[in-house]
Amino acid sequence: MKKTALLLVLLMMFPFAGMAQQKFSDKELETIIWALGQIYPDGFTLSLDSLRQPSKGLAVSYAATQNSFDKKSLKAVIKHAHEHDNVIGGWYNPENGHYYFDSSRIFPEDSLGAALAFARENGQNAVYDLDKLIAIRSNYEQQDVRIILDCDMGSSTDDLFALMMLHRYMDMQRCKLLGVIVDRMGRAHADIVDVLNTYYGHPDIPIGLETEGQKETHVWIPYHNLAYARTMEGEQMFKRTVGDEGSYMEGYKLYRKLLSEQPDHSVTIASIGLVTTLARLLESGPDEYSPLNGVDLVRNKVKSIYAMGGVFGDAVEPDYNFLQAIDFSMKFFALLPKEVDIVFSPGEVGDPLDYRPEQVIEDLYWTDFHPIKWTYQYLNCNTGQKMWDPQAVINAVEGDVLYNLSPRGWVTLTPRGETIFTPDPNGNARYQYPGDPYWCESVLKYIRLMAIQH
Ligand SMILES: [Ca+2]
Repeated sequence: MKKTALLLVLLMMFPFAGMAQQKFSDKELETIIWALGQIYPDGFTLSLDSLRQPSKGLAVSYAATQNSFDKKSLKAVIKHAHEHDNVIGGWYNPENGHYYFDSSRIFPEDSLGAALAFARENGQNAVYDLDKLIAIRSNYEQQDVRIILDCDMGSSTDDLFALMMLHRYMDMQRCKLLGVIVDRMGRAHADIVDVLNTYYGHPDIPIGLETEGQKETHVWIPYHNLAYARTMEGEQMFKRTVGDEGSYMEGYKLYRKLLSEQPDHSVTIASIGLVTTLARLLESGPDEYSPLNGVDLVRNKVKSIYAMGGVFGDAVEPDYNFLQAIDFSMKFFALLPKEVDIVFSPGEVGDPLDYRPEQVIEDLYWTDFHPIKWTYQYLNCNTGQKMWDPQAVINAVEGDVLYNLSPRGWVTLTPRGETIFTPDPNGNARYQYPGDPYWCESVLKYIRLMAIQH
């Protein structure tokens, strides 16, 4: 058997087995790589150094070898790969029936920012994660996304991941986080946000805290002491920026300040908790920040709201986020200007996205001091937590490409906490439809990929 044929058999039988000791001529490599295209119709990545298919890392193709799909161009791809990273990728384009070969570079899985930047420089549409088998879009439009996060930190852990995602998006210059509102009363909850903002390298993002909101809200996982965690040596585990000496602005006042400073119709609000502070904002009158009342200020400055909550479709049942502080929620729905778009993320969208506690700890293997890891190490998080809140945040930042949204309509809230949707092409409301199993798996892997960045 010729040695190229032998290698092909081995690659088929043991796709990750290497034959590093073998030396192949470029001519032989051509034969092997061409054949790999036949064996792996869905694509492959091959390291020419080890003749292994790398099983980890983020693969990005070079622009220089784009449009190489015949044997003649494969020669040039191999030459380019030898001169650069010695990695070749192949992929099939079902639209034109061509099988493409690229010279590629592989980035460590925790260097998504660098991989995306390289992909953009090279005009590539995506970065491919060789471990998670997902493509991360790199050809997004660099938009001016100005976000205020409104969360109920300190009960469910999905708020932690939603804020983490926003910090990652900030690192990728995909959004500007103007401020974080904590609508769950209690200073400790704002202190958690202070820890996360500091930890993720954006310590100066202002934080507002609700002080006259809903009393006695339910707590699912009591991580309110996160900010005060101590090491074995008794040292404060996490740095804070506001700290014990600093103070937090009243939530609706911070909303008013931030909104008054922004251009008209430019602000996106991701609401992933109660709508207590939003209700107080809408009820507010003119002040030192703006001569407008709350309703007009929101009408002028807010482009859209992405809200975790709502139950739609055939089921008519109360929504948890809205029911918890129903008096505030009723005011919010009554006062929200009709010109402001609102996209609901119902619980059923996040329900299948089960980020298991052991996976969370596994993904944060690279440090012993991490606020989310601390939560998962010291508290029982195996309580059915799902990745609900990140759905509102991802949709807010990435726009509607990743989500299948309902037609437009209006949503009203009943005193029982039910959200009633009335279709109308002129309505301001839409809601996310649940994704199929592949979509759910991919979005969960995307969140996990964001978690391991450091
Ligand atoms: Ca929440």
